[in-house]
Amino acid sequence: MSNIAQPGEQAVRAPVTDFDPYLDSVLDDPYPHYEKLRELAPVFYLSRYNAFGLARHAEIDAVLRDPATFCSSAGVGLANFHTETPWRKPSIILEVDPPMHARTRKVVGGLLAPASINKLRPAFEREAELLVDRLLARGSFDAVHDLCEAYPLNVFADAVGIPAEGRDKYLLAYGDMVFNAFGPVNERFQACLAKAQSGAIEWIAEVCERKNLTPDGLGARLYQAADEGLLAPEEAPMLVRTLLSAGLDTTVFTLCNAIVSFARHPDQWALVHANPAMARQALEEVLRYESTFHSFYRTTTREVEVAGVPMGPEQKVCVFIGSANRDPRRWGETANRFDVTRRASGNMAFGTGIHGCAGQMIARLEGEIVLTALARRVKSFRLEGRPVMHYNNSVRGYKSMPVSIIAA
Ligand code: OVV
Repeated sequence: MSNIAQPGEQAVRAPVTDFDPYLDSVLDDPYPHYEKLRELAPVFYLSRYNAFGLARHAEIDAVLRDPATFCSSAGVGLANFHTETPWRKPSIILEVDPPMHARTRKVVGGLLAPASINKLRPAFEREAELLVDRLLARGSFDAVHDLCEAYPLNVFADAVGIPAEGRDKYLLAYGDMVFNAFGPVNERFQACLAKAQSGAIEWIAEVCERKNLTPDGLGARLYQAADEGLLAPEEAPMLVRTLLSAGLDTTVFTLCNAIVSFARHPDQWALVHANPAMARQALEEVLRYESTFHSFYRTTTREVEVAGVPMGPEQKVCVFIGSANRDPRRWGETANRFDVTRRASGNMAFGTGIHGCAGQMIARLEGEIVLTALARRVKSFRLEGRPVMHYNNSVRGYKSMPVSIIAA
């Protein structure tokens, strides 16, 4: 139990709901639940978790753009780091506030800016072509393992510069834990932590060491930033850890969400297939329609009112990103329609404000390149069985997805 005063339900001046965002049954299809939450009120209170909740685009945008009031240094999950010990050392870019945040963010931001990552494009394109060639030769395969996992585990891990050995065993298992830890300490969290503790956590620490990184990768460049005095020496491995925590499971799940969306909306794939230059725009609609990140938290630093609801200090506020991206107040009456011709920019998939995803341009680069390679050669996708969800407390993706593809 936390020793921070929670407002008694009497004192909460917002509708109270016993909605549990972390149930398997909710994760299977959260969207009808999100609609109810959006209709309930701009601010509600999650009685099971003693946290406020926001499900509309406008309020989420406002909260994420006010880091002085809604801080990250108390953790961006349900756990309040002021009273609960996190499962690992806090991230020095995610779980920090200004002014500390600006320094680490500047280094990582530079590393992942278009000018830097555009150099990766030729290698990323070559690998996507080779992968799509192999998949076409097979005809049917598991889209999760053979495509959505295979690609980032190859190209992103290579870009960071970690060894190939151990990637498939540990990298996604580690990220799974990172993202489960943004939710409650439920069974899912406990089982995942036990798994991560049997190798993944140690492996990650090891591959973040300078001597285990290729000399020309993104990881090595963080050590060079430390050499130049832009980071303390002990901060370099912490930021390599950030790249490996945030950069794999998310892109894997985004690719999963793309494949499942196109398999279920063949008319939308026909548009991309007819015009592969639409790939980047189509990816943006995937990110809106099936957000990878569904929920995370901020913590109030003072008394504040949101949409007329007073909140005390040290209150957790859950932002339902996956709901903001379906809010008809922002997207109109067609919010629930997957439409690659829509202007999907302004979606919240990468968050917004000072903590907006630092890796979003490399994530889009990977997604665009994979969708382009597929658009050129694949006429259609067919699901050959029910996709199996990968349940996680904050990100949405799949464990398996049997598909067949027809060559163009
Ligand atoms: C955005 C994000 C997600 C997960 C982990 C981290 C960052 C990190 O800094 O470790």
